[in-house]
Amino acid sequence: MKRREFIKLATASSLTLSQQLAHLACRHKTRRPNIIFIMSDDHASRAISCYDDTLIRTPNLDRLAQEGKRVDLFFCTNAICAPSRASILTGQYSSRHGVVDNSQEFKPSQATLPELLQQAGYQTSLIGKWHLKTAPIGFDYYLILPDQGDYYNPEFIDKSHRFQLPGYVTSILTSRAIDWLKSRDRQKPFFLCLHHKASHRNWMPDIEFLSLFRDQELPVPKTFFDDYQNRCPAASLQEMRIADHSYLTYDLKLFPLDDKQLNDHEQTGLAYWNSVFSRLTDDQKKIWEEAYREENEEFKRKKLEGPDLALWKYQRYIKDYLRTVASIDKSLGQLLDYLDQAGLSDSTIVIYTSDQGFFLGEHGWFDKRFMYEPSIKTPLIIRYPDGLEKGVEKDHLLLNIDLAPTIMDVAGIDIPPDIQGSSFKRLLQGMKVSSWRESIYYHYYEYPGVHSVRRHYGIRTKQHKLIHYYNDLDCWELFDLEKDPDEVVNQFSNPEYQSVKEVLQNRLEEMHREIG
Ligand code: SGN
Ligand code: CA
Repeated sequence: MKRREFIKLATASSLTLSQQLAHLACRHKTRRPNIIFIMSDDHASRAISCYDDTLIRTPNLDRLAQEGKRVDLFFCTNAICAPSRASILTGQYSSRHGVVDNSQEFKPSQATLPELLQQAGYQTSLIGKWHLKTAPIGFDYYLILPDQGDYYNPEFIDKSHRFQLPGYVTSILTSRAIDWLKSRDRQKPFFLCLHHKASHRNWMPDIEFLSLFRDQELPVPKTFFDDYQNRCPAASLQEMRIADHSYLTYDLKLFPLDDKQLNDHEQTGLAYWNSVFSRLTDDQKKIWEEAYREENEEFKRKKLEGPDLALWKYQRYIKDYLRTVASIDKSLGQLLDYLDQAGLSDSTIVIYTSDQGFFLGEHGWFDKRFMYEPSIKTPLIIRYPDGLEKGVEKDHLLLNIDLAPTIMDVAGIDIPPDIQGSSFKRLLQGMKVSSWRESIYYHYYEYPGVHSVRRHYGIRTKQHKLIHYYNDLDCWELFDLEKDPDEVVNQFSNPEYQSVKEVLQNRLEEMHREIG
């Protein structure tokens, strides 16, 4: 509106000029979309039915995808929690924001997405897992879990207190998120981050889902008994095999166990188990004991060994993991219902993602860290009825460092120059982009460390992946993802792949230099 027209309108109306200005400013602000950013912990795409319906039905995540956009080629840049979260906050690779592994502190002096949104007039809040050691900044309100947090009757930290809340973590986080939405300042657009603890280890389901999948056999990945032949030694040197490295008690809920018969590994697991199980109330403990009793007794009678024992462990692991996912899906349903009731659905972008993927038995593993697909491929679903095209984005390689610039772009904020990711807003709108990255860079650093995954970096294009293990190893892997989606045939020494290898190695060198 031109200034002269505005003054004419203001004087003609019964409102004063300053009231008109306030009204206009307010209208401008409310036109900017609200943003709800939901991030789970270790949630693999294979455990969301709109990506793959062989394991679990997730009707609310599917609803979000149907009403919005599912992104198929979305990757993290370092498949572990703190680095990934720092990349999402800053739009930068680990090497630039400095959180290369879970032991590093996030430097609070760095500009982050919530701070920029806050400065632009958004009301900001964070509810759930944080895991960055230094206190969150850029949030008007926060309620975080200390470190990894607990599933049952968890502790919380807000700006001034540390306290315990009764109940199951996913339900508490959801109701707190909805409470915050109800009490927010309605004059401002909002940015709400809901960061679940689920589906992180040790996969403790809510009481209402304890019997989900009981008496069912879930499908076993075809690489479950992988022998790691022709791969680099890193694949066999890891310590994240379900068969060998999970704990019978802490991970697999085989309780009660006579501790005198346990080896050192299981003694450690039992100590962890006692610390988490002791958080339950007596009533909760009774329900848990009853829920697992019959199967645990049967297990003890059978005295399984070898592959049968490994498969029993897989079934127990995958069921408990998926039971925690069922709570995440329920939580999303409650939040979407609230948005509908409050009339917010059309004005609110809902983003669902995870900090990285997870192995659900592929190669015999749990956990993540490796540059293999189940670990780096991360779910991403975005719904915005008022602005984005519906459907599936499967043609472009997107990264977690793209989230911050995309959200800034959508919120009308200038993207700072030190951001390394790119806004994919145009892709979400169904528009063509003239140039987009043809390959992605990955770097994992946390070794020595839990699960003993060796340091490595690599490059992935739509068809190929080249990985270099360094530090205490010097070994390469090359996979043809079209012919070998399970990544079990290393083509690095195959002469047929000589030219592919050279192109990828050159590009990887360039990326090392560009990314720093
Ligand atoms: C804990 C887990 C590990 C997991 C890391 C990192 N062990 O140490 O299995 O890899 O967190 O996970 S546990 O006994 O404490 O459950 S991350 O998602 O935070 O990076
Ligand atoms: Ca994680």
